[in-house]
Amino acid sequence: MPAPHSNTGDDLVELHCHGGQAAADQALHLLFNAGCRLAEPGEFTFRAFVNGKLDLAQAEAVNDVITSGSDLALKVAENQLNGVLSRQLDAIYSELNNLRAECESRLDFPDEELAYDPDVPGKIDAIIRQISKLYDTRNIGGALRDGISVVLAGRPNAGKSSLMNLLLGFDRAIVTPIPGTTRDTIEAHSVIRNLPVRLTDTAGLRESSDVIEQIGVERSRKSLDTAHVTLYLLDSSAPDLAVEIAEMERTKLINPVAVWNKSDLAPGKELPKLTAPTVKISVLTGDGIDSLLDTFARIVADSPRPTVPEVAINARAAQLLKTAMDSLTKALNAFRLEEFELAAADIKIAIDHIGEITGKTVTPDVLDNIFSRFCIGK
Ligand SMILES: Nc1nc2c(ncn2[C@@H]2O[C@H](COP(=O)(O)OP(=O)(O)OP(=O)(O)O)[C@@H](O)[C@H]2O)c(=O)[nH]1
Ligand SMILES: [Mg+2]
Repeated sequence: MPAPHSNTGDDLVELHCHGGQAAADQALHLLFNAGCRLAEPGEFTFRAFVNGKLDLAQAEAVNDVITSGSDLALKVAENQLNGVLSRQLDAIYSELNNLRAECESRLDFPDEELAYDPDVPGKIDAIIRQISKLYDTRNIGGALRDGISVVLAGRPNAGKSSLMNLLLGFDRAIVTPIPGTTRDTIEAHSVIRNLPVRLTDTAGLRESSDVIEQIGVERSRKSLDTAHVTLYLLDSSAPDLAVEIAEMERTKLINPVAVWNKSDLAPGKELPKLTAPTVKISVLTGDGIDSLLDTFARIVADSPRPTVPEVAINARAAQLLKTAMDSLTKALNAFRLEEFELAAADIKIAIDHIGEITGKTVTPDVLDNIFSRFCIGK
């Protein structure tokens, strides 16, 4: 595939050989002898970036496509690869350049008032709001890229492992009527409401004299510290509900959902009110599972049935957008005080940070950092 029409923009040759390990090894050997070398991680995408086939936001999206763990994550990655984010950023970038020129013209030609754009502050403000909207997608962006850590916690026998298995659709964790069945934390990946999740089943929380169980409970508590959402299971059929609740209240939980389980054993039972969002389920009959998933999706994506956001930025872009917004707020104040030189300088900072997202302004170490996360051959 001759340059510049190949994927990378370079001359490109693709060799296909038989699939066995030995045949591929020998083919590689011949190529090395002829002076070839293996590609660095992400080198093909890097070359496409250098040759202007993709900007940096699109190049990052190549990796997002490869690692996407749910349909929703894939769709967002594809949007970014197709330039949806880049187009918004490029529009902001050129508008900021205009505004910077406006500020500078007030320095260079202070007497030509008639030619000035009368609404520079309004325009800066509009851009801040536009950036802020993009910035607000960082949480869902992080959740889609890295997966959402969901920890199942509660007292022994509450039904944590049963719920884990139900959510996974297969029997991953051992379930028995004996309290203290799960001793270690168990992790598995799944998709809930189109969101990629990492489920962690934990050992039931209680005081125990058993050394193994003690270590398990310690691990449970560690997992709780790293959760994005905690599904805290309570046994609604327990003789003393106060004991179930006391353990929950003693424990520091991140984004907890109180899940009263075993509703089949206690139909119509009056359950105490809790401060956390609460659902009543039966893992045995499947009752209430839908509303549990709705509650989960509302916490993570503000909607019981998350749909594809047009864009969902990653952590790198979030940091750059934040700095850009702060600089523009400063620029706005400076402009209102007629300190046009300062305003122009602050707008320039914003321009550089917006440009860094798409790679217009970027340092080699940032590029190294981004592309080293790719796998070889991409
Ligand atoms: N009737 C009824 N039984 C349930 C329900 N959910 C779980 N169980 C039973 O409760 C018992 C304990 O379930 P597990 O899933 O092992 O509970 P756990 O919270 O993982 O317990 P530990 O691992 O000991 O902390 C098992 O006998 C399950 O079959 C439910 O909704 N209804
Ligand atoms: Mg268990």
